[in-house]
Amino acid sequence: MNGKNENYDLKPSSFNTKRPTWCIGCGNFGIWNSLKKALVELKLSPHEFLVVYGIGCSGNGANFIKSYGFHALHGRSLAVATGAQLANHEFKIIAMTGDGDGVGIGGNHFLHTCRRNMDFTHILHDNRIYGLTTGQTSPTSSVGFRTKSTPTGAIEQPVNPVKLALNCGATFVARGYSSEPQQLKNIIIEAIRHKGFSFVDVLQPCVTFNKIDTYDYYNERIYKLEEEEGYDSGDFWQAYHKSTEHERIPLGIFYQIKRDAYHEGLGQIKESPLVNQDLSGISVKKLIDRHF
Ligand SMILES: Cc1ncc(C[n+]2csc(CCOP(=O)(O)OP(=O)(O)O)c2C)c(N)n1
Ligand code: SF4
Repeated sequence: MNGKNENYDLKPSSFNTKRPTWCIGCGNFGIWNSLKKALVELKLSPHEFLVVYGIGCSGNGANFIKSYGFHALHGRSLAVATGAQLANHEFKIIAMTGDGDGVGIGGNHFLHTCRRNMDFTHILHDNRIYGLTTGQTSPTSSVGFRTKSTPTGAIEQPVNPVKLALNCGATFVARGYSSEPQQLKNIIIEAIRHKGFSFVDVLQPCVTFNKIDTYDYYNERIYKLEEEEGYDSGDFWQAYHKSTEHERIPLGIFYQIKRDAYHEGLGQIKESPLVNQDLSGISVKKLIDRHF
């Protein structure tokens, strides 16, 4: 990807730190492996990208990938990624969230990140439950789902993250599955290459607390958009229609268009990233004096 790195010799295992603590069989392993393979295909080295994590089992990935990392507050990883991106818009940034983190407590940030077209990638580990806090209903849980927080069954309509991202103006919207590693790796590669906000909803079974959205459940329903004749990822209404399917579950890149990223509209950083600018002569004293 960076072209300059002809001697690149990293392997997926080069990004390992220590053995992940996720439960055996957790879908987070599949996402972790696909991401590392994508990084190798993109020829990215640990010092060339930042991963921002929220709080959750997904956020525990902060300890398991060798790179720049920031473990943010619950629901705030997109806000931190936005700040980092505006400080250095030439740097690759990936935000990792769970479904509670990304579209529950962090839902407001999600909406604005989509419409702003911030130039980074968001990977949502969508296990349809709060894993880290030992099994409560999340915003993507189905109606009727019985958990510790909804013992008689959830009564709220679930958020459909793909449909939400389309509605909010995202320019790259995809869905992967942690047990389709080849396709997920390819989706992540295209997401990281995309200029602007790229959103990847990843179906990720939580084998310990979610006995509804299991591997069997997904394996019986998934199919791939790229194998559908005539599917056009530039067609918004086709993508929208596909996002509403739930009997069969489409995977792949639903939608991708070109639009200026947020930083390209900011005159102050259009020519050069903020981090490269000489800010030493700038004083905010007058501004402060005027207000206090
Ligand atoms: C402000 C705040 N509220 C609540 C919590 C408790 N908390 C930690 S993780 C979590 C939910 C995790 O669920 P999800 O984001 O779906 O991630 P998962 O663990 O399933 O990967 C909650 C409610 C917290 N850490 N901070
Ligand atoms: S609780 Fe669920 S999401 Fe968390 S590590 Fe275990 S299987 Fe994975």
